[in-house]
Amino acid sequence: MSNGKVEANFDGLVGPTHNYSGLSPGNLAATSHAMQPSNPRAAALLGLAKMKALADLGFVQGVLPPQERPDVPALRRLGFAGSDGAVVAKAGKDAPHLLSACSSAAAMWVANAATVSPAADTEDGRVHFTPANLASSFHRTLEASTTARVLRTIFADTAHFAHHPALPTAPQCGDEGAANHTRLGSDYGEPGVELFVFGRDGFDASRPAPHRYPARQTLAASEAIARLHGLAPARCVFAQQNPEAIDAGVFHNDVIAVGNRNVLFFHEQAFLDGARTIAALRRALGAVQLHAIMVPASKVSLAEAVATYLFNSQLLSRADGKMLLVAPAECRTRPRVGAYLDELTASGGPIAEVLTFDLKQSMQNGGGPACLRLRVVLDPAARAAVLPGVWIAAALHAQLVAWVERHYRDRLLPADLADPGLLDESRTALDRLTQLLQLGSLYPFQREPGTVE
Ligand code: SUG
Repeated sequence: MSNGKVEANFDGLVGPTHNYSGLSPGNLAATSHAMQPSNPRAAALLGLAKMKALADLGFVQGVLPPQERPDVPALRRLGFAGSDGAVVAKAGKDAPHLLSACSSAAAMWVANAATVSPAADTEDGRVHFTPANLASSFHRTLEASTTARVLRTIFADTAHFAHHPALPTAPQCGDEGAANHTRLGSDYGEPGVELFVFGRDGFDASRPAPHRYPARQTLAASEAIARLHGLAPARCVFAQQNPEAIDAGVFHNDVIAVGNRNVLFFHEQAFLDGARTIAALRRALGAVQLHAIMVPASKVSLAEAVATYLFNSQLLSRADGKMLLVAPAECRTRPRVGAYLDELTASGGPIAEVLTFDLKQSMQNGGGPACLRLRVVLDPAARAAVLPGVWIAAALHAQLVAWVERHYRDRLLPADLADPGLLDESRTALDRLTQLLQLGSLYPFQREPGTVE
């Protein structure tokens, strides 16, 4: 690859409180699994297995830590007092919905952690990060401050990395991070085109809107990020998501489209105006020829796309230049989707291979392979500047598997979140994790009282 630039994928490690609380209207998997028992141990191990498999195939793979949950400081802001254990127990008794929100392990879906622009696209030649404010759902707004700290810790070198604060946490500025952002171009080292997909304007209510479910990403937020990251206006495309898709359960664009280099793989009903979006991309890409692989609704319906998460796949460049689609196992259980994938790889097009993973525990909360990863393009010097403890290799993988097996429960119901023992177990686990990943004192419980944001 030119200039030695690679796309690194950083996967979110599932936290010890992974549970199904039905917190996300419009996320059909999450609402349909509400109140069912979860298996945090299996969830974390399945995620680690994907990381290991991709690292073994030669892809550059890192890991991002979970967040501290239950979020005791948030519960205190909501009026629960006493010892940390008492705060959790009282919230569980008086306001279980608040305890669920403050206990969600949703930070695992790091495609929503931040928007990241590669150095080749930015005015100052650094990789730019803006943590997502996740303003649409209370449980996810709690992530931004720790996400900012995690990213600043791992990508600390200001010669290579620039960090912006999250956008104001207001409905008008709703920002869900990389899940609604796709970077296209010839090669990771060359300036690319950044596609921002929004569900609503934020300020102008006259645009078409979904009727049943919320549109999370706003145009106002996407435009702010393009400004913050110093992107050339001619190399940015802003496209509205199809409100029909949102109403069918497509709460993020990465549930209906995925791109990599010069390939955009998307569903016919992904965009409000698909033809205009593709034309705008082609214009912005100039000499770079875009492979726009549009999947017709006649072959894969919107409902099938949502049920299988076909488009929530990772599209990765292999060493031979062909692409690998890393898809959820559910794609192979639906004959029509499986048949489409066979046709796709046999077509001689850029996507030559499909690899599926069982990520059922995450899928049942609406998170597939692409939700679990944050992409960061790095040149050799920037790669060397990343905190070394987060790179997945055989030794760290084995340590993390042993850590999960030691600290995680294999069954959790939302009612179990009120157990102060779970808080202690989670803190013990995270304390050990910061040592394994060499993160220092990252979490509020590890810091001096009074320093909590
Ligand atoms: O924000 N689910 C997450 C899933 C995020 C998936 N990410 C991407 N598509 N990039 C969400 O809806 C469910 C939590 C619960 O109900 O317990 C949840 O937050």
